[in-house]
Order: sequence, then structure tokens, then C-alpha cells
Amino acid sequence: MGLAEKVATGDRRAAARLISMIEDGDESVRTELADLHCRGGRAHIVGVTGSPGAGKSTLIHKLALEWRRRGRTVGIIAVDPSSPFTGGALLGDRIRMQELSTDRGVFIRSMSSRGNPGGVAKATADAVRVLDALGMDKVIVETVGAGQSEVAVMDVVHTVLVVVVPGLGDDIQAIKAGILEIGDLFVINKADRDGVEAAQRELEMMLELSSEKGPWTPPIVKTVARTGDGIPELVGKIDEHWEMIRREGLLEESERQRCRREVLELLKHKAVLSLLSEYGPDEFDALIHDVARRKLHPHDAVERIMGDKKRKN
Ligand SMILES: Nc1nc2c(ncn2[C@@H]2O[C@H](COP(=O)(O)OP(=O)(O)OP(=O)(O)O)[C@@H](O)[C@H]2O)c(=O)[nH]1
Ligand SMILES: [Mg+2]
Repeated sequence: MGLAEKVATGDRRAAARLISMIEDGDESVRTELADLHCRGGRAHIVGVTGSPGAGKSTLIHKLALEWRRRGRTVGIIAVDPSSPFTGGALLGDRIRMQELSTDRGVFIRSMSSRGNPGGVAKATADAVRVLDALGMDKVIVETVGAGQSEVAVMDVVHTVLVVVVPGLGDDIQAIKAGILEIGDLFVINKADRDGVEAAQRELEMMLELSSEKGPWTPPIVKTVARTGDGIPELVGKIDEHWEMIRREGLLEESERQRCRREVLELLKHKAVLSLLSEYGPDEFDALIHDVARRKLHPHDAVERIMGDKKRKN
């Protein structure tokens, strides 16, 4: 039995192995992944993003507990682009997640982009496929909402939660840099702290400015992840978003958009590799050198690489 087939029967060890191979950028999983892709498409994929220390992991832990109470199975992928791979969850997360770790209705995994040339978004999309095929009803993906690659990770999910904390200032700035647009729900976590009302007003204002009126108005939910305050309400809103997507017939369109982005990303990646395959690193460096010395415009450098490729073909 192939790994994909095993995953589909609920084999957790097979799932863990497949994810490790994905993480390593192992090309031999391609057929397994194709198999998984055809079997999948059932899970609701939820992305959780926000600045470092906003309480994302704590929140996800509580979300998972609440969904379990409601009879749902939950997969969790913590994407950790900076820290080296440790073979499982980071220590803090591991302790926090212990409560869930004996529950067979939960599958937790951390991932790093190290070793995967296609980048973290591609690896995450494939890991999501594994947990989807494993039969998880909800698959939660955690990333730090800082850079381009984290925003790209959020491209693979159905519902995006943006977590902010009171006393924002900086946080709001971070949100402005592209994350506001992708948020389907906004969470003010650490609502036990001062400044919750101010944070809420500021968020409301920004959402008002940016919103296009569609079938969904992103709600703002206040939580204290540490104690679990606000978690049932948040779960309710997340499930509502999922229901809305399906009710409004948006799921198909959302799938198409996600697939289009994924195919384009893969194509870009492959195209660059293919174009550069006959270009030695020295040759490439020489070209860059000419651009840096202002002998050549970057555009002309690209034309040259593409021209050389055609000639060689
Ligand atoms: N006061 C308060 N502290 C919280 C709350 N939620 C989480 N924390 C604390 O905030 C700290 C960071 O929590 P994490 O859940 O690790 O935050 P994170 O966003 O996952 O952090 P990174 O993954 O490192 O970006 C921990 O010490 C938590 O106990 C909350 O609602 N109130
Ligand atoms: Mg975390």
C-alpha cells in the first residue's frame, strides 16, 4: 500500500512520514501527492496569522479543544520559517499541545521551509493535502504574519484569522502592509490587557476604509486565549464563514483561485529553474555583475538568458 493510500485509511505514521518528505523537498512524493490531491477537498482550511507573540499558538490550542468538543477532528500545521526543524513541535508548543497529543482526533505538526526549494507556501499546501486526506475536518495553519512568504501561505487557506493585541500601534502598521486585505476574521487577543476598546475602534476604522461590500463583513472577536474567553464565539464565527463560502457558492471559485495561484507559483519556480539550467553560476554572476556596473539593464539580462535558452534548444 502506498503512503497516500495509508494516509487515507487514517494511518498517522504514514502522514508524518509524508510531511517529512514534503519538508525535505523529496521529489519522490510527487505521485503520492497527486493521489492525495484527488482524494482530498473535504477539509476546512483555516489560517492564523499575526505578529510574533500575539498568542496564535495558544489560541489555536483552544480552538482545537473547542472543535473537539463539537465533535470535529483537527489538524494543526505550525509554519516556522526561521527556526530550524526540530523534528516536531517547538518545545513551548509541545508542552502546550500535550493536552491534545493523546487525542487521535488531533494531528499536530510543525514545518520549516528549510530544504524545500519550492518555498514554504508550496510545502504547506502539500502538508494540508495530507491532513485533509487523513480525514481532519479542520486544518489550522499558523504563520507569523511578517513577510511575503507568510502572506503566500495564507493563499492556501479558506478562512484567514488575523490576530492582533491591544496597545497595537506597531501591529496596526504591520496589518496595513497587506494583511488587512486578506483577513476574513480579526481577533483581538489578550483582551485581558488595557487598550482593547481603542484597538477595536482602530480596527473598525481600518476595515471600514478598506472593505468592499460583499456577502461577508469581517467580524472582530475579542479573546483571552490563555483562559479560553471568547473562544466559543470565535469558533462560531469561523464556522459561519465556512458555511457562508459554501452557501454563496464561493467554494468552487475559492478553490479555483487557490489552484490558479498554486499552479502559477509552481510554474514560475520550474520556469526559472529551467531557464537557468544551462546557465552556469559563473555565467549568471557575470551577467549580474554587468547589471550592477550599469552596463546592462536587468530587463536586458533577462532577455539574454531567455535568448540563450532558445538558441540552445
Ligand atoms: N495576557 C495574556 N497572555 C496571553 C494570551 N494568549 C497568549 N498569551 C501569552 O502570550 C505569549 C505568547 O503566546 P503564543 O501563543 O506562543 O504566541 P504566538 O503568537 O504563537 O507566538 P509565535 O509563534 O512565537 O509568533 C505566551 O506567554 C502566552 O501565554 C492572552 O489572552 N492574554
Ligand atoms: Mg506560535
